[in-house]
Amino acid sequence: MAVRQAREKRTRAGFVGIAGRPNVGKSTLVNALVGAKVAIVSDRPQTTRRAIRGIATDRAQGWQMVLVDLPGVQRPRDLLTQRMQRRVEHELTGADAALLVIDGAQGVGPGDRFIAKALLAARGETPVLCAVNKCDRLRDPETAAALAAAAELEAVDEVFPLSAKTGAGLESLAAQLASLLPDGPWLYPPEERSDLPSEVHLAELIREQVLSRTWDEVPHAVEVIVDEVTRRDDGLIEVNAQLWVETESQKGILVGKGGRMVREVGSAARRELERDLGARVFLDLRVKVREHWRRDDALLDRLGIEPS
Ligand SMILES: Nc1nc2c(ncn2[C@@H]2O[C@H](COP(=O)(O)OP(=O)(O)OP(=O)(O)O)[C@@H](O)[C@H]2O)c(=O)[nH]1
Ligand SMILES: [Mg+2]
Repeated sequence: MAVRQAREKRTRAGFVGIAGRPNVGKSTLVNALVGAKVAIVSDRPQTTRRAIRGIATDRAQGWQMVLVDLPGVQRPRDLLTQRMQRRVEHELTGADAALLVIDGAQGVGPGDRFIAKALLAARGETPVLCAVNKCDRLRDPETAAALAAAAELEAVDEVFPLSAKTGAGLESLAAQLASLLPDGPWLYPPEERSDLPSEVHLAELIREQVLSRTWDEVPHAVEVIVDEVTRRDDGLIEVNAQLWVETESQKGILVGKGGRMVREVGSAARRELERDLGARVFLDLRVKVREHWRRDDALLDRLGIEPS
């Protein structure tokens, strides 16, 4: 079937690995290219923990781009961040193109250079494009300066000004990325948007609401597990989820005074789940202390935060 499709109409399909420091807008860009919210976004660094594949298919142009949204790279601090880093290196090795995203508003810094160097070592023949993101925050001369600095990075073949938030510059970046994909049949059904299991995606939508309401160490210490999704007789979809934290004091913060915080997270998350599922949702959230979950190899395996 796939072979026939390729014969009937020439199609291109392949993988684009997306690298960059935490918080530069990689997930926002993936969502913009896919045209759906496949990855959660927050202004807390290290929002993305797993390599999420967002699938963008343009039937008219005949291409399918699998965008591998990678965790933001930085110096590993613990087992969790070590795994995130190894994942990035692994994914980039198998990609047809790599996209380095930098935050144009911050300019090119040591962190970007660190990643560019890693790309240079891992890229082999893989072309590397660089998206200078958040250009909506810049005036033209500032954009020009950021583009020039990005073009200086050793690994980078071509630079693109972009705003993942407004969509400015998205089309020419997508066209260039598409031109780098090899000929071949679709890798995923063209209507598919992401490879995340539904439970994990729902858990991520809940975690996004926790991230936007917590500070300091708490966002890093929280993981969300969706235990069960059931359609009830009354038509509601019931979602049972656990919010893990590592200490009693983090639990106190997440529960909040008189349960206020967890209620707020719950009602905001419920709205997100309803939008995603297109149905009314009953969300049951439980906050639990799970000591040192970020240092537990077996647990990280079960959570799908894979080593390479
Ligand atoms: N002004 C502006 N803000 C942006 C743009 N793209 C992303 N952001 C914001 O930047 C923050 C980080 O975005 P994410 O997409 O979560 O960044 P990320 O690179 O995936 O971060 P990690 O997963 O932590 O590595 C969020 O607050 C976004 O809304 C943009 O083009 N313009
Ligand atoms: Mg991200």
